[in-house]
Amino acid sequence: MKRALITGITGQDGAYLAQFLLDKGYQVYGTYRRLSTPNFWRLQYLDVFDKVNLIPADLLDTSSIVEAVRVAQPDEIYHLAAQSFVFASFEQPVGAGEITGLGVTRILEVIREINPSIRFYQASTSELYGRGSTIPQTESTSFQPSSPYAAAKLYGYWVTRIYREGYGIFACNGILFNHESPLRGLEFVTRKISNAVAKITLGMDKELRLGNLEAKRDWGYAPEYVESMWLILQQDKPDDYVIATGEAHSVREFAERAFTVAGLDWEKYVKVDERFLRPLDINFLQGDYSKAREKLGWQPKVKFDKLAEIMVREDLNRWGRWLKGEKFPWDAPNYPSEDRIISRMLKLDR
Ligand code: NAP
Ligand code: G4F
Repeated sequence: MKRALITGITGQDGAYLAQFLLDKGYQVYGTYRRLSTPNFWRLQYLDVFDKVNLIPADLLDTSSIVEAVRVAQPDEIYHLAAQSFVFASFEQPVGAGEITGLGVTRILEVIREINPSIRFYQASTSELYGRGSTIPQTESTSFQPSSPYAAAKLYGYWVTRIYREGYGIFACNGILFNHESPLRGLEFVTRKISNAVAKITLGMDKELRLGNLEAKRDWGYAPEYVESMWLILQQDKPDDYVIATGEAHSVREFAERAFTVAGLDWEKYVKVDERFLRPLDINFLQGDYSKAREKLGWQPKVKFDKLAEIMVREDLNRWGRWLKGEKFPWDAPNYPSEDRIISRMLKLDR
């Protein structure tokens, strides 16, 4: 039985990947960081919480990573843990470098020291391409990161290649474009929209405040994207791959589609709020996944319209159940209103 270690198993991708690998017959280990309140809702939601082995570890603490690798003795490590919210990386730029950047080297060093035959997946990102990039983006498009998050991920991308080429480690980058699902964090724009649509439909909210409506992203469906991570590590040779749908849509289009699913006119409810603008934003990401299709046999099935529908229907279903008094693992009722968050990024006078 193969053994996998997933860093960031409590996140969106970590939970779906755990479910996918369990279905493949893997023994699954996952690292989580100690919080004052446990954060296992996604694993519970997918009904895999009792089937995975959990190891406390923090990317800032190398000794905890050593312990995780010693305990799990993995054949494969999927390194998904990161401070993954771009907006927050402007708030905590040093943390972005420490966690999202240097965290990659900490893990690669542990692999090099303990067992260089472990296969390593790095969660790279379309954010690497940044602003003004040529479209569509491929594995050979140049990078011009536009946030502390992207700069940290660029470091992680290169260090992964350096350990592959310098030490012969089977280390790969999956350059994944945005992928969403009902397990997406509430601060990301698609889930912020689907959650607000559900609350407005049920009379629990009146409006939705968003930032840059013109930004275009290549949005795919997260459960399909975790399969690509596994495929990348099953190849004969380590390599880097773009994973995307090949379609780009704006935030405005996503809002329009999401409100339409609920039978509402988005223009009546969406307000632009400058607090959600970023010091720098990427206006156009659209991936070319030809290499993944040819070499991995991977291709997306769920596209934009269906994705928005899945997310809105699930948030409607959850709030409906919640209103009836049903209890189940889920994030939204614990999320504070953004008006109550004091952040240098949410101030108008920054
Ligand atoms: P996510 O839901 O935000 O999950 C991030 C995970 O990292 C969580 O488990 C989080 O733990 C953990 N983490 C954060 N800081 C940590 C630290 N200091 N030590 C240990 N663990 C820490 O992100 P995701 O959407 O699943 O994305 C997975 C990875 O893919 C990330 O590296 C992200 O940057 C990258 N990526 C995502 C996308 C996308 O569209 N989703 C696209 C390209 C690349 P807590 O639960 O305790 O917070
Ligand atoms: O949903 P977002 O916050 O995702 P973003 O910044 O594209 O990053 C996500 O995808 C990356 C892959 O390309 C990952 F690497 C990263 O970890 C993360 O998963 O924002 C998408 C777009 C941005 O242009 C943003 O400015 O939506 C725009 N937007 C407009 N109004 C908003 C809002 N974003 C958020 N979060 N909240 C808004 O109110």
